[in-house]
Amino acid sequence: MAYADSIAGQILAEHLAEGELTPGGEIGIRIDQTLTQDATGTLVYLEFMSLGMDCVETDLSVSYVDHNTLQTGSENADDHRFLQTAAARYGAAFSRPGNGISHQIHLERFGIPGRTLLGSDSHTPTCGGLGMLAIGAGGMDVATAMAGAPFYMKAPGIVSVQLVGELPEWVGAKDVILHLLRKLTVTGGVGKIMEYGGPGLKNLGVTERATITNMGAELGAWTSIFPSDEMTRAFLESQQREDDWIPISAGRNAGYEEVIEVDLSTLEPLVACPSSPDAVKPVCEIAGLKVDQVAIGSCTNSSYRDLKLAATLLRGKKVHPEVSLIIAPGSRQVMSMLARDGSLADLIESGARVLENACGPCIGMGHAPPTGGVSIRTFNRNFPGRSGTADAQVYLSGPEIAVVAALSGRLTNPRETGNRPEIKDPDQIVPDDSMIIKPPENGEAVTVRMGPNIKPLPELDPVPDELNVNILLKLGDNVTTDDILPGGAKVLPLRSNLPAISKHTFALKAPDFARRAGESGDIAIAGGHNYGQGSSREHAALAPRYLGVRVVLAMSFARLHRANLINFGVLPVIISREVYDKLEARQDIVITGIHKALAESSVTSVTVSGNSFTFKGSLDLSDRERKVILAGGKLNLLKNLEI
Ligand code: MIC
Ligand code: SF4
Repeated sequence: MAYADSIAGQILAEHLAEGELTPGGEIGIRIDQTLTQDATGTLVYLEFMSLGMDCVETDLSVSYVDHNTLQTGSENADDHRFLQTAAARYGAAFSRPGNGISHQIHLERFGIPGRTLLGSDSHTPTCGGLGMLAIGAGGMDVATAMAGAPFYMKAPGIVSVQLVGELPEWVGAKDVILHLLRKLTVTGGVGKIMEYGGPGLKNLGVTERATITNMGAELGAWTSIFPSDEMTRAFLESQQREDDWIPISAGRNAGYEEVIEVDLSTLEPLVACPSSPDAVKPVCEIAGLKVDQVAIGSCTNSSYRDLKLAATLLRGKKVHPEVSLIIAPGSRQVMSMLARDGSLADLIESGARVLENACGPCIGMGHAPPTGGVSIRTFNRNFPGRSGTADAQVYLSGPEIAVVAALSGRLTNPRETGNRPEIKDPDQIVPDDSMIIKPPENGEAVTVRMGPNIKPLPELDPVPDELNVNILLKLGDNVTTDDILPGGAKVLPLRSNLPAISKHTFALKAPDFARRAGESGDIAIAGGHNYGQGSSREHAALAPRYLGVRVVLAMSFARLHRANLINFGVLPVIISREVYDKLEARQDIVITGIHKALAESSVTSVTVSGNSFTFKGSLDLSDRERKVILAGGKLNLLKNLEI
């Protein structure tokens, strides 16, 4: 049984730059393509620039603008201009605002089976839908990949998800991933790659597969991947990219850590209830709930197929008078196809509010629900406060349930509404890449333009041998990066201004955190399991670090946030439940033995002492990670090495 015979294993083996391909050990892999989006991209380009590189070293790097498109002041527009000029200067393609969501466009125009993609966004695995090994990472790791460095990861366990049977009427791809989230929870994929296979694949098109791989991020997985088969070929042909197709399937001897079988024919329409993507129930159990808002879109469910389904169900009907229906297409390609075939008119005439092609309400960029409102969203995250309304009740579903709720005003089992229309992906589209600007030949001649909102990266001092810290905040399990540093229309425009954005640190959990941090010296945060789940935003590590957070003590860490903490020199210390119970907010603690623990790989713990206790906190770090923390962050380390 061979690890390297699995699809993911084959791609990892082909891209192996350092280490040995056995689960658990650290490996470095070559990255063929990178993607950035504007909300994380400004930092990525500042980081890339401070590496002193002249040009990106990847086959392709694309800089997308899709998050910060609500321009209520000059900040976002300034950032867009910075990104456009930086892309031109350093050899990256630039997808203009209005062209759509990075993941949807990358799937349509750039994803290639068998290649590696690293993106500064946690939903980068979307391109796994066409057989690409696509991983979300912190910005610093994407910046170094753009500079040609390998991406380091723990060689993952590979889980085979065998799909058998056929989806019943009214059950879609979203229900497949919601089913897995119900079964495995938001930590079920930690340390793993979810690899799909089985006879059930034959009826799942690439955009449906992409819905599943997209939301594999919510399982905490490294990534998710489908084979590259005839469906993949058909999709690439429809995009006039048939030359990018190669077949990829698991070898006969492929060995997996675990095999999960999903009989598609037994699935039913599902929803994730407030406020976690794994709080999944069959819709029939909560049918009847009054709905205030329905939002269709996001990188999970905004393909032509999804929106054509919505348009077909809405044709000739009106949105319920007490529901606000919002539709944000995933890309300009999707929007233009809907316009050409008349579906856009169906949407408009139904009373839907059609937005520009962007993330929009998914990241709280407008369209917050009313106070205490119920919002049904085809998105991937329903964390508390993410919608922009603190007490909104956000449910996640596929487009079928969402449209039916928009028409009836209540959460309804779509199976009770008649036949589901048959929607197919188009055989041919007319690609139009005119909003993707290729870099010029003479990038050196381009001047990178920075607006006044773009502040330089902070200087971070190396971690001392002994830290005297105050535990400013003690939190529970599954703290999200939205809890640590919220998104939304007010905070997102500050993504390139660390002093300003840091004032919003923990704004949803402890609104006075930044003020109290200013009055304290060095700080610690205590957390439960899965600390930092959710997004790739490195601001959730950097802003606390800027305010003085030097250590996070938690029972376990989400992998993206853990990597970001390390990249900015914050010590991730693993503690037991017993110790967690002893820690109290506002307590002073001393951490000693830090340098020895970081310098000697045989030492795996630091000593943590409080007034009435002393214990060992574990450091589960690779040698490379130890060096990064010791230097005070990845940028310091690379500068010291002068590469
Ligand atoms: C998200 O969905 O939370 C985001 C906004 O796309 C983030 C990236 C960010 O915070 O900029 C993600 O998923 O990584
Ligand atoms: Fe954008 Fe939402 Fe997708 Fe994040 S999850 S990339 S905010 S659409």
